[in-house]
Amino acid sequence: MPRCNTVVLGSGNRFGRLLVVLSLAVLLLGAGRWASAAERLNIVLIVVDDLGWADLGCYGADVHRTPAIDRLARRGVRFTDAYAAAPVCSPTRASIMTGKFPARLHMTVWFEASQRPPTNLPLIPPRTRANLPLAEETIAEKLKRLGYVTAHIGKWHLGDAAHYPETQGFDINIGGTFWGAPATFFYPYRGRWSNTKEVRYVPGLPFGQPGEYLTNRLTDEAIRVLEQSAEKPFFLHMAYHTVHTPIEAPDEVVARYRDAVGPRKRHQNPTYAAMVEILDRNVARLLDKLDRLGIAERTVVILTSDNGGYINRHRGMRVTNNAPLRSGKGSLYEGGIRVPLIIRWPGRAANGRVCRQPTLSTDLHATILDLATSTSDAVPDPSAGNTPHTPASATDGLSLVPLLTNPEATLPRKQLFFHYPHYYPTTTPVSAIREGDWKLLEFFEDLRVELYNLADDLGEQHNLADQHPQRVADLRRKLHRWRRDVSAQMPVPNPDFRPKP
Ligand SMILES: [Ca+2]
Repeated sequence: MPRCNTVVLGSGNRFGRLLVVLSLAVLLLGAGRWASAAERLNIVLIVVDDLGWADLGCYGADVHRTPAIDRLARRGVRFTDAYAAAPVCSPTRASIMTGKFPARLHMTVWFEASQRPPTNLPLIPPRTRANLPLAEETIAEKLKRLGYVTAHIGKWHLGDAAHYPETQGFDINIGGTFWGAPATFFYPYRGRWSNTKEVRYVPGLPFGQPGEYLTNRLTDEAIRVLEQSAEKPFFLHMAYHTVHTPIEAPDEVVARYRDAVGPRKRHQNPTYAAMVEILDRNVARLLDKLDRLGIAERTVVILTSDNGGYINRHRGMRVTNNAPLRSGKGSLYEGGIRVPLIIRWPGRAANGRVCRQPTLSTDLHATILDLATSTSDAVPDPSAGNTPHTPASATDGLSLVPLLTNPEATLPRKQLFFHYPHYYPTTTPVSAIREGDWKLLEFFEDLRVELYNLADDLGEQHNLADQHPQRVADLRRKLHRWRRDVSAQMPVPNPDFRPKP
């Protein structure tokens, strides 16, 4: 080809020059396309299981030590009003994968509970979807089409073996199964689940040593993925099992917290504190690896949780405390749904700042897609809202990218909605809406409503429903309309229920 061009050039005619220009243009365009694929931002999405809003130092934890995550927050944007789309595992994870409301997906309870609603309570919850449908387009599938290497490590909990990460756009799956938690955090990660006869295991983690700890091991696996993908853009879905039950950690780490807890401390569980510390150390290892590979500057790191902290007892001890928020996992009070969210995009103006915009885990899908289709050099226009190349319209979420440049920006959304038509030790079936500082909960057993102003009453202690009947009617109408719009499944009265005398 060059020879041909030279000959044509030599001939001096216009057609020949045009050919040369066209050839060069094709070459340059091709190089440009290649460069943009190579320059795509890497995405590391760390989803911690059951991490409470107040469990991290940068969110006010008093006993837990999380220097690495606190540093991540100082170098990124920390969100104060981030919500999981659901108060339990699977639905929130489905919302992250698809960008859709769990209620719209008919995935409102965790996998194991989806097919066996309780029949001894005043309401019978709906049977819900156990498997994330293959027809749903996950964020991994969209990223794969953009040339990403996609890796899932750790907790999946979105369906049976025919719906594992390998069927939902992930090149790599290490440890992801239908189970929501390991039997034990210690190698070989096998044993009976809780008090049941079910034997659980974590596949894909051979050749461990006695005493090896799952959170460390999953990071080892992630580091291997980073090392092997560093030449290509990658999406690492780092779904740590920690800090879910079983509450287990190496004795030497637990020992450091035995004296730190005390009657005046918010956090009281030294083993849980140790799990949080080990999580933090592993986040440090991942970040350090990005630095050593020289790719930290073009890697966005997102850290969040799938639901609020677990406040029930485990092995005789209360697990965590979401104070100042009310309640915990399972509940639609803030403690069940408000979660940490930190996003570090190196080189952004907003780094080190705090964002108070309410966000939803459902937004992460559009956010990641937005980041993936920008390049590490492109500066987004904060006034632009969702960038037009993001097909967020097909989902229920919004890109949070404008907030990463300007945390004072306002997302084009007035309400957040939640729907949990199930029971949990912390709740009866309930829906909720947040609009501005106002939050309304509607409980289905007796259709009572509660209204709180989160600006004055973050702990949801003062029910203002009687003082604001018009606001209650307005929020209730919006909540009902949303439930109709997304075809939310509802519980039904249980004709066989007999209250205990
Ligand atoms: Ca969870």
